[in-house]
Amino acid sequence: MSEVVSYERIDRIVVITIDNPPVNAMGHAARRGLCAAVAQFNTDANARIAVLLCAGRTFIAGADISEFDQPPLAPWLPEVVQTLEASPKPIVAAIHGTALGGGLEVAMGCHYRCAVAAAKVGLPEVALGLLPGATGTQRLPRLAGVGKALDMMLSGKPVSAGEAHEHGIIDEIIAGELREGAIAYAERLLEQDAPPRRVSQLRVDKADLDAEFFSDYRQQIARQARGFFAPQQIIQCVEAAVELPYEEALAVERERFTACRESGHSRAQRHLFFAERAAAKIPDVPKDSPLRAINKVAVIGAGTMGGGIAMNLVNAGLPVTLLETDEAGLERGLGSIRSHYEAALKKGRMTQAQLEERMRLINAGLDDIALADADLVIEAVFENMAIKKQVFERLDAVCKPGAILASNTSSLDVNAIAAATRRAEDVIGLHFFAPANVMPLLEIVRATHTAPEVIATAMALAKTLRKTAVLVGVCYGFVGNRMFFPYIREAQMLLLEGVSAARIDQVAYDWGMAMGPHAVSDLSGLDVFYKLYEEWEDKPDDPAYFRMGIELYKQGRYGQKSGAGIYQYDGRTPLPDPAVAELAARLAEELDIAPREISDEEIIERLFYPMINEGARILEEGIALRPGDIDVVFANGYGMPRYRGGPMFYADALGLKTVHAGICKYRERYGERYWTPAPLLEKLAQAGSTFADWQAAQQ
Ligand code: HSC
Repeated sequence: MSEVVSYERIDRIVVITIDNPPVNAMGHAARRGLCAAVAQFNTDANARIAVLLCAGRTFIAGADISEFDQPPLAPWLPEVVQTLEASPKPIVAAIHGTALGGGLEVAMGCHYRCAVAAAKVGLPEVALGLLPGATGTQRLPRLAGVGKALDMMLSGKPVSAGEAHEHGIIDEIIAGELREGAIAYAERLLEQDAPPRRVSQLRVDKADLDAEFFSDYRQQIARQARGFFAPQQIIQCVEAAVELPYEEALAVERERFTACRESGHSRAQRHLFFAERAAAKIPDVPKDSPLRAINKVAVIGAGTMGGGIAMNLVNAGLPVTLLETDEAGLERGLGSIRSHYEAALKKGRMTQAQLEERMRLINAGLDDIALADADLVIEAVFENMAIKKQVFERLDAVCKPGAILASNTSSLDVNAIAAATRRAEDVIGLHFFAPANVMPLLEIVRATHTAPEVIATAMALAKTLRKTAVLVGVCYGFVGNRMFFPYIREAQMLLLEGVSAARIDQVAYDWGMAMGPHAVSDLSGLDVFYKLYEEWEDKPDDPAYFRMGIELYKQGRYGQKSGAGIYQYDGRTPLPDPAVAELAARLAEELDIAPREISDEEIIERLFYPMINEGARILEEGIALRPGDIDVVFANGYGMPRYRGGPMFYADALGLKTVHAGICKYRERYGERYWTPAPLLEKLAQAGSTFADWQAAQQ
């Protein structure tokens, strides 16, 4: 038949099996094979009904995303779906694992759908900047209703087989083994003489749609998915499903799908999809590396970071001992964890029983006994090298052999921390991002002597904690903060040049950042930045560097937590503060910086070009393994919108010549200190190349 699709007839029933590991994506071979199998079924005089199922761990996970960068090869997925539907004899989709995107579309092209209870179905294309372009925008509203279909397509979240059954997406839940159950279901359909039931011929139920339904929905999504292109296209397709005959609406879907596929947004989002998966692969730490068992974890420090990390661990079911130096600190820490969970309870995100269970998993400790049997200890004390060294000396003395000793440092030298122990191979950095129980990123810092199995265990732990892990090397600030500092530096330099904080933030927000640089500084705390600045050994010798932050810190203006920072606060609402503009003007005079008219374009370049330039240095030094790893850091830890694809992808999209020329332009004005192009950037720009090409050449 074909290398990935097989055809087997058992009496009157045909079983068509797609076997295209790892996730049965509908690449060209699968599409061709499936069309051929349907043709064979239609001409097989003894065959009465067909069951379509998949081998391996899952039903079809969608179209093959890696093909979207190339011209589409026939048969296209929409044609495959139409071919299934057009079959004069019934076809039953039998689902296990996840039927996603094109996978659910194939299933909706079949005449009946059955699934095991553990299966899930969904249309997650929106996460790739796409829409369900193989008739999904037309079929799901017909099966599940307009509201449910929109919710599924715009959230991208899969639903359980049970929920799909309630909404008419799945016809039959199979108890027990899928193949056997699906064949039995097909037998029953034959006995009932069930005809092919074609979803495209169902009517879209418009009964509950009032006149404002779509305009309200559009507005709501414009707020929720600010800046993204695909969501509005999905709404347009569903509106077409309601308003137009099937064939005409399908033409809208085809056209909008192509617009999405070719958009910069989708390219960026597809890049991140693969970059996130590539980041999990460490060349010298194979997938099957031995792991150390992590059953008990101790967290040192019950402050904001320590508490957040503890919550993250217990949320994943891992028992934690939280350690502090005094009773009061411990009570404060436990109190804030409990109140966090109580807030979740009030919002209905957690039951009382879950709350109690999570609190039960947290033990409190004041002495080292609690550390003795921990498999993993995460230190989350002040960002101060002397204190961290003391902690690690202590850990070396009391922890059992083989325990992993991790530091949550966000910037410091993990080699120096490891040197405080006699077991550097067990020491690693686990840089969580605040709030640690919410932010998806984990930078895993590999020090010179960290054992591969410790790295493998940390990567596996990240999966358990539902974090996106990126392995980074040792340098001040690792990948994220090292690249974030020049961004903050320029944001503060712009203040000295007379641009208001509100304008800088607005420009960054409109570019897509979740928050502008000044709002984010106030949220993280200028005191935190100040401590980082103080601990940074080879910081720039420049009286203007981070000067606004230093002066505001000295005035006790730490940001949101003290009611004032770069902004003043009414609750959490930032308000412009004339005193800050005055401070900026006074410092500018002292530093001999003249105010200038600065365009929005310059603000963007000043914020992002130095970040990209630092990224190029990080790549050259091998601190990050790949440009995509850097992009994953910024998309998951720094509020960069996924449709930009991360700083390195953004640079490639702009063209490295443009970025290089921009940096040289600012070098003319501001000198070499901050504006010397990184050698790698210069080399690639001159060669007309990209970071992606450079990465490909490394392999
Ligand atoms: C789509 O379906 C578009 C259609 O609506 C319209 C098409 C119309 C065309 C019209 C033309 C005119 N493709 O995640 P994992 C790889 S868009 C290619 O680690 P898990 C993945 O890269 C698609 N590759 O496993 C990785 O490779 P590696 C909509 C795919 O168990 C390996 O499989 N569907 C792929 O944690 C394992 O993946 C989606 O968005 C794909 N579709 O999770 C679903 N899916 O080993 C995307 C996976 O080399 N996939 N790979 O690194 C997922 O969400 C997850 O992979 C699963 C499995 C939940 C399926």
